[in-house]
Amino acid sequence: RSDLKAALKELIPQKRQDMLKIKQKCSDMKVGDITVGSLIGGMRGNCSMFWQGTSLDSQEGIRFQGKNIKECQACLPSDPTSCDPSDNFLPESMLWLLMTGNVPTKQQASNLSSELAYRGAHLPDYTIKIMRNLPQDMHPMTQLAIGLASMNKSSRFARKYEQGSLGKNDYWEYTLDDALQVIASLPKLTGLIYSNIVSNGEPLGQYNENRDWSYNICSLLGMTTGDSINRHDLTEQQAKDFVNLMRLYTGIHVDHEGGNVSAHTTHLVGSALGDPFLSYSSGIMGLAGPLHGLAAQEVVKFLIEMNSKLSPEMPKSEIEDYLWKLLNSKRVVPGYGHAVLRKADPRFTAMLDFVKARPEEFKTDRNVALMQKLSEIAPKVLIEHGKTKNPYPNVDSASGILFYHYGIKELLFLTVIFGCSRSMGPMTQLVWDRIYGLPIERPKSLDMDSLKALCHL
Ligand code: NMX
Ligand code: MLT
Repeated sequence: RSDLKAALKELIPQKRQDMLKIKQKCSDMKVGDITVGSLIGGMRGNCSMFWQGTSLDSQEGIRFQGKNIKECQACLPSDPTSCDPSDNFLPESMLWLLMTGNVPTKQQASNLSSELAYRGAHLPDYTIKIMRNLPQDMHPMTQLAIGLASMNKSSRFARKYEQGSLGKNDYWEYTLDDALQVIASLPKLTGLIYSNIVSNGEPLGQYNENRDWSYNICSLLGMTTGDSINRHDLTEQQAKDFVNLMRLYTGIHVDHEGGNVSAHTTHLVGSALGDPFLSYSSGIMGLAGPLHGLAAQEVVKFLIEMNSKLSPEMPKSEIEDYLWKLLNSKRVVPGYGHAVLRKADPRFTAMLDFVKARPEEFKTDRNVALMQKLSEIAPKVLIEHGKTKNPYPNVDSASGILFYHYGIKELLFLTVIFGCSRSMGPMTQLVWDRIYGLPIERPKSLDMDSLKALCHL
């Protein structure tokens, strides 16, 4: 076991005291005004959630416990078994940072990685049975949501709560236990879903308790040279790069403050004391929407389709025409725009940096080239179109096409990888929700008559 629980125990008294003071002294303090526009406009700009681990600035992008992506890359520990300084940090290091607010030591990161690897080694038999019986063509996100929901049977929180033996101050310990189990189980669930889709359920790789969480995802996708069937004959270097792409991707998609659909849904369901398995299963359902996580898949489809229509040199004028046709047919340009961000997403930039660091690998990939070209052309078109508040690339612009490059060609599956990563932020918040004893979430709604009366109509 890692020392995460002990680290949290040390932090809790002070944090609880801070929250109590805020509640007692400032509960009547105004945070902002809620407008009718926000009421009928997806609560946009309405600051009404508490979220501890991350915060999104419209200009700068995401900060994880106050640190931007580059700062995280500079300080978070990477794979302890490798001495390559170009390795990306482990998502497990990010999890420690989110949970505790502190950068883990190498040992703390490595212990947490080992704990997750140990916890993830065995899924419940009934979950494996259910997963193996799901139709091959069932949406991969539905498969993931079902797998997670089935594990509610093993929830320690749910069991203790049902027994009536759990005091409110102790909810968090069992929530933490379940939350870590959710995260730890994702590599194997992902592997089961992928092999269900591509190999009639035949395993594509081995789970290795001595390796990190992202490595195990790659191995179970059949994408490593040592522990898997290496489906695409990747060279040693390509397989190593793929693992690092997985660490990078899953390390920076963990959280995007509280209001995004997957995080918000997880929090909402958890506020009714739904256990972490049920809560995150619901979050996964939210992530599966095309305006949210599924956009990664939409982007890949879009790039491939556009490429098939463009002349080999991909002239700017043809790309512009293509975009205008799409916009004029009232469709969105996938991978562009954001509800909060007003600049290019720094997560997109981090994925682009991955490409730029490997010019030889990507030099003949026309889809990756188009993705890069589009990021220069599409913003101008969207600005001229005049509707989109943020005409710049978002996180989904680059990610899917990079996985596609290495051989993950089953487009609907891409969002499952997003779902692995996104577990870390919302699960962290759920633990802190229980530490603070936050109540059930229940906003007031207005009916049409009340709205009309308010608007003097
Ligand atoms: N292409 C064309 N039109 C757009 C786009 C786009 N990429 N983005 C926004 N618009 C339109 C939007 O549909 C709306 O039109 P209307 O008034 O006719 O309803 C108008 O511009 C204003 O929308 P915004 O306030 O700029 O965006 P909003 O906050 O409502 O939505 C997104 C944010 C991300 C849902 C939206 O930008 C979008 O649909 N983007 C494409 C899908 C996508 O890439 N989603 C991934 C987001 C990241 N993620 O992983 O979750
Ligand atoms: C996310 O990572 O959740 C997306 O960028 C969407 C959002 O923040 O609303």
